[in-house]
Amino acid sequence: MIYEPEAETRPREQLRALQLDRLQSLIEYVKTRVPLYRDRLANVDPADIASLDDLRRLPFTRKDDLRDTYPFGMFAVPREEVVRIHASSGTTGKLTAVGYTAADIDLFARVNARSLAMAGGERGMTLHNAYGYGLFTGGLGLHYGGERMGMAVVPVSGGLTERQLMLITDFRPDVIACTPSYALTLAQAFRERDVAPEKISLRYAVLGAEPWTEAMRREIDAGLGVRSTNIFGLSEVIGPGVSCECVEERAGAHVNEDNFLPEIVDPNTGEPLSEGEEGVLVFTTLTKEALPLIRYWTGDITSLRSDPCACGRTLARMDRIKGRADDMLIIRGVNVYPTQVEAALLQLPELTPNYRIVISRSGTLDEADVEVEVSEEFLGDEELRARAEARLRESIGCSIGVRLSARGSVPRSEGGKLQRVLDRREL
Ligand code: DLL
Repeated sequence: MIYEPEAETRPREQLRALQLDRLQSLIEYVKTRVPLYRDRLANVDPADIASLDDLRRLPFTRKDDLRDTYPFGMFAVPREEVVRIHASSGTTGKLTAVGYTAADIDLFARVNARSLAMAGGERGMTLHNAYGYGLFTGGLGLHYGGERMGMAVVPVSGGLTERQLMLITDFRPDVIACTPSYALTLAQAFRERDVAPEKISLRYAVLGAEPWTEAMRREIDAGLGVRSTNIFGLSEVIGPGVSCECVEERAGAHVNEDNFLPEIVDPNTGEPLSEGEEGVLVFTTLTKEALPLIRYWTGDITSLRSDPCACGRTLARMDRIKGRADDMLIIRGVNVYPTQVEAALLQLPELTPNYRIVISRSGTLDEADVEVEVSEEFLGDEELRARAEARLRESIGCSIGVRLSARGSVPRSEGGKLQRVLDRREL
């Protein structure tokens, strides 16, 4: 089902014309309303932007711009027009505040209704929403999207796994929304209680907010008996609902491009890259009122494609996020993303998806070890350990030590974003 068929299946030339039109209005809008843009875009006239290619002439906006103007310095509307404020803490702990007008909240609901439809959701279904409610955008974003779509939303929020299992068993939801790591926690908890996947009512899972892999998808689909899709978003741009995979192809997340204009740029030079090339994802918000952003540098690494999709949507698709530029580890000179480690490990069926990467320093060199849980029979299995190390070496190109540990020794997701890397270098 397509939630907004006209907007989601527009011929791409028409979409580009709409984007250009909205971009020109946006430039006018931010220049008159946001001091930072008034200064930075002093020499840019909306008429100078004659095609979408001219976007490259505009400067990037970065997280530091939001921090420097914290909390509300980049808001484009007076405080009386703001009806909601969310905040995200990021890795460094400093907050970024984001605001919404009533029209922004409406957009937030619509793009999440679109996403739920992409993921298989329909009016009349029940949505078990286990994303955190609060300053995090996940809970309320999917909540409003589900209601807008006409679903019965169960606002469970994250954590309290026992209660989640009970609610899923009793309310028999069709769709679950949560982080992929928490979906795995729930799947494992069901298994430990001998509940077979066929007995679980769930049919679809809308998973995101953290990087995950195809191998992880197979585990979750099998464990919960669902067809899971990847939903992406970030607070600065709106929250969840920036893009979502369609259940038909599950080959890249359709970006709600009529509202969020994506680009992929070279991480070092900032030059735009072509379709299929991997680089940093950058967004310009075309329709947001309270916090409009020009060329926002997400730091996320992915690529874009705009070939036709079986679902009929013409919206371009973004590949899975490989990692964030700042999550990249450099192990003896080799660039490594945690998702690469996950993909390599999960090729071995004896290993579970419960793992963490521990970074330490010996002398001047950074070293990495992965601690991965195995069932009791494989504890101390030297052959398995060597095979896992060889697999990592082959697929990543540097040596990473493997430690096989007992079930329950690696921290599980409690509902929020799971921290997969333990950095011991500073200790
Ligand atoms: O994580 C919004 C969200 C909520 C998305 C629920 C999906 C579902 P932030 O807390 O601001 O917002 O974090 C944004 O999380 O820049 C990515 O690095 C990462 N991220 C979000 N979705 C995905 C995903 C929400 N599907 C940051 N795959 C982004 C990989 C993701 N990384």
